[in-house]
Amino acid sequence: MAAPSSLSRRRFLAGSLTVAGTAVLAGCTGRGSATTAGSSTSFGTPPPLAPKPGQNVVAATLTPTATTLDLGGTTVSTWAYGDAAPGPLIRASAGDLLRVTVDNQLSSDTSVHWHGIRLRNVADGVPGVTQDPIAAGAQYMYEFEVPDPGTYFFHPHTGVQLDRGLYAPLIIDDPAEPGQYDAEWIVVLDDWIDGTGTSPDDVLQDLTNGAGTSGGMGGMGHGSMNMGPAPFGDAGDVTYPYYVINGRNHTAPSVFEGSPGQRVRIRVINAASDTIFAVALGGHTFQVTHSDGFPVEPAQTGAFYIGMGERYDAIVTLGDGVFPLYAEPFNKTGAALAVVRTAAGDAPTVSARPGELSGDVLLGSDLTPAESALLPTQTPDRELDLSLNGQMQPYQWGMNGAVFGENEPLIVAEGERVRIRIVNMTMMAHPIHLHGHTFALTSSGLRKDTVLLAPMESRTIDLDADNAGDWALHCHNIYHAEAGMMTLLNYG
Ligand SMILES: [Cu+2]
Repeated sequence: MAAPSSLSRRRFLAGSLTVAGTAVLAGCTGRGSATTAGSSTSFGTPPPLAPKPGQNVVAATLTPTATTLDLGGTTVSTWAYGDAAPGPLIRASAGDLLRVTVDNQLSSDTSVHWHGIRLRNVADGVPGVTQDPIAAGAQYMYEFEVPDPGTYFFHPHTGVQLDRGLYAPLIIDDPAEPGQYDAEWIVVLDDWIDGTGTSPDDVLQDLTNGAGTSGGMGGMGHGSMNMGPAPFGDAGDVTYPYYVINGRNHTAPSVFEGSPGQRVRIRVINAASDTIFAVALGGHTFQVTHSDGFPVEPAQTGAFYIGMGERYDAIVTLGDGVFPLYAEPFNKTGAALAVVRTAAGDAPTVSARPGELSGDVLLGSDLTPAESALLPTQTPDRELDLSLNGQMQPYQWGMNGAVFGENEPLIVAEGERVRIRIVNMTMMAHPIHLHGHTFALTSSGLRKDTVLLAPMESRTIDLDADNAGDWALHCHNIYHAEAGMMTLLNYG
């Protein structure tokens, strides 16, 4: 990025929102909130989806429920899918039909969004946009086909529930892939605050009240002219007491056991709500092979960044010993740790920060797409602008000058090649996520469904409007999204 180190006052103000205070208040009440705003229309039951002849059906049940989890010496009361976070893995092959029943045992509405999947609109899981909320005690069935292999995950699209323990991996296998690896390891990263004396709803309320002293809030100095450290500046709003990998704090890390020389495919998912991580495996080199599910030209690196909602797959050849898999939160204090073991010996502790994190850390958006992942070359039929707006004081985030519900949807027509120019007019980084589509960065053709924009950075994306419906387009910092940093991509 080429952002200047100091900005004129005028330019800074251009990024701020001038919405009325009432709109922001509406965004933090939990009910009628930003990510669940919209019409009061009832969506009813989605039309059933019958399997095609020979089509494999994968059935699963998810039970969002209040539970108690041990993060590794720390016990927290939280909400999760069943009795673990991450919740149960759902695994299918490209082309399968998924049938997932959600049995909502929470005392609250919920929903499930299948992050990154190009699915039919009615199964997208956005209350007020594609479905009614799943009421407390109610059941709801999601039925959809999964067209693309890759590493995905699922989580609620209701309020700030993502920042509880409600998330789990969704892996779509490629029946045609040679699978040139010996083992697989799914690594889910998260920032954790729920049940530690505060809840995500408390955190959001404190942020919107401008409180910087309670609820573990930090990051003072937001709203100043200071860009913060490269490449992401002031990347988060919340100070978390814990960072976890596969639900485990560094005090009792999860362990992957393998043997020396084994080639392991590591699927890294960032399920955090407010934290960009840098990931390294001490003493090893990653060969990054996929970004948000789609193949890239294999890239060697000792470490890579991963924003909220992004996924990267990498192959490593295991050494002989015991090694730290380390996820360091960008511009925050603390670390998440897991352990790779191929021999006897003492496990590394959180003090064993891999030297790879001090070298070049790969930016995912610098990857080169594999030939097979390119969109066909085509001149855009339509060009749209998307500005990211907002600031910490007061806590207001929006798109195209207004909060969700007050901004205009982006309108496209089926069959068009659409170009969207995204301009981050704020002093913070934002991972921007589009539902129902995978776009290409025009800079390289890299296919993504979630792209990180550094403070004041611009990016242009192309997509084929080939999946009709009303699709959420939002920041994957859940606090930004809930405060209003969301719009819709609608088919006119
Ligand atoms: Cu954001």
